[in-house]
Amino acid sequence: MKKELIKKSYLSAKEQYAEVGVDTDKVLEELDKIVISLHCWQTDDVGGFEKEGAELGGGGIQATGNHPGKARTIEQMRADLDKVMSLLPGKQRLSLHAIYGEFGGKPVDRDQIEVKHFQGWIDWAKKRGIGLDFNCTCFSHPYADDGYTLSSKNPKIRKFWIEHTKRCRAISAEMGKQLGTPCVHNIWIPDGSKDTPVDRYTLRKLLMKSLDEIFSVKYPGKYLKDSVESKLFGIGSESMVVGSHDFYMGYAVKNNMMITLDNGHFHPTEQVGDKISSALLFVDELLLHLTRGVRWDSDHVVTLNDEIMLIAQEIVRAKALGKVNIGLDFFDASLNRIGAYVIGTRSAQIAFLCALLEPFQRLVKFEEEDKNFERLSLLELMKTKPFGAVWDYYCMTNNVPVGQDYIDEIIKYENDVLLKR
Ligand code: RNT
Ligand code: ZN
Repeated sequence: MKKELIKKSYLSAKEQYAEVGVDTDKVLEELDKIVISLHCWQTDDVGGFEKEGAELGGGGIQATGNHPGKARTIEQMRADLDKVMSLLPGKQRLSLHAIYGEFGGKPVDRDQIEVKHFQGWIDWAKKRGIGLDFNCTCFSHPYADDGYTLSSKNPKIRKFWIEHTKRCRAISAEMGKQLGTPCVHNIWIPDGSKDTPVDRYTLRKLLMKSLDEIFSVKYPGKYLKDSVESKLFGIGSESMVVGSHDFYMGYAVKNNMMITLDNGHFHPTEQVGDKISSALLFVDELLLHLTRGVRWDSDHVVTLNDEIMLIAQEIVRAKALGKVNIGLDFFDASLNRIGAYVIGTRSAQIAFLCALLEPFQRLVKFEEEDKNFERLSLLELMKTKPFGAVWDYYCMTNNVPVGQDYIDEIIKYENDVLLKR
């Protein structure tokens, strides 16, 4: 797109937003402060580097599709992530899973991982001036095969996953220390059952005890921020998930930690956006896993849909941008994986842009004066405003491809790099 046209369109958009009292220059300053944590696992369909050809196994999550070019080595993964970041405006972090360490071709079981396996990532992130986040990997492992990890009734299995998660937190704290920005460590476990269990209480009590042991080790908040992620159901855990929303909400409030809201993990008519203003009254911060649920499955590429828009609006309206850590969580192997990141991240950013472009004060005034018709009119009118022109201008000033230009760049990378793997 021509620079002149982008600028001209922006200036016209700026005037239109000014008419409703919104300053687009200020909005772009705010947007530029938003950091999105890219989930590393879209590069390789949640395979990891524990052994050659490792694949996502179990845990009730699936990556379907066989688009060519998935990353098979750390070098390939890093090249892909660099490509992704070169196509995104604004700032990013990187969220790693424990299976993505540099294990040097040797088998290193999950209860043996150490900082040294992730030092390469820390150095990589430092060079790029980005922060790292981390996740214990309690799936794709023989000890997760019977469906229970931290809540297992088998003490040997429980002990193994407690040790793994403790090590993951230690690694996270070191990442935060070396990089000078706290690392968010997220715990998600697949524990649950296909059929209805009769003894949920014991399972949940076991999970609570395991977590208590894991969190008995304290780290400074400037290095590590802990979060726990709930789920409603998964493949093979249709009838009950041990770490439900109620469980973790209670646990986080009692123990003063974050909860992770993955918008693919709730009943389809429940809105994660609606949970934000409640959750933030009881926990200091949140971690988001932005995703797109489709029918029974989660983890589709984020698009600019009502759900993501509401999440962004509720955060901006609650003036909570400083309390929400924004992460992505999807894995789709049926399309170009770099493209998946760029679409998903850009859509999340555009949702925040639209939320920031909202004339909040005016809307609240209408609300307080019981002017419901006026409020609804303005909300509908805002949907017709030229936010795309503001977005294009933001991309241009960030020196990243504007509009559809990123499509060609990704196709070129596919031809030059991905198809040669
Ligand atoms: C699974 C959870 C979890 C995973 C990642 C890979 O349902 O959403 O966050 O997707 O940890
Ligand atoms: Zn998630």
